[in-house]
Amino acid sequence: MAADKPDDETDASVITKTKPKTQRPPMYKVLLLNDDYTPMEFVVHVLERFFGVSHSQAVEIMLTVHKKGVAVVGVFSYEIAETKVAQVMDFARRNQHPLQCTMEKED
Ligand code: TYC
Repeated sequence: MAADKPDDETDASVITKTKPKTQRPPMYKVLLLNDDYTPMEFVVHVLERFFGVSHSQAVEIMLTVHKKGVAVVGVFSYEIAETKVAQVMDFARRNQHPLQCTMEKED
């Protein structure tokens, strides 16, 4: 018996912990897609310029996309992801490369 405890501490409904539902904004993955025409050096430059990665990280990501077809280059809030995609697509178009960049909501 828990005669020494007040009712509200022995009641199961009080003891049961409810998971706190912290509201976080959804995050978006920015994906880079492979194609047969965009030069590797251009993709490396894009990664350095718009995603702030080092040259060796950029080469690594570019090669992952080249071999696997797609890679996540970063995870951002909706607005930042949208801006990155627009910057990459605009820069690729202005340089007449078919490079594709998209975003996808994180699960
Ligand atoms: N496949 C391209 C080539 O062989 C290189 C490339 C890599 C293109 C990554 C796009 O997102 C890309 N020149």
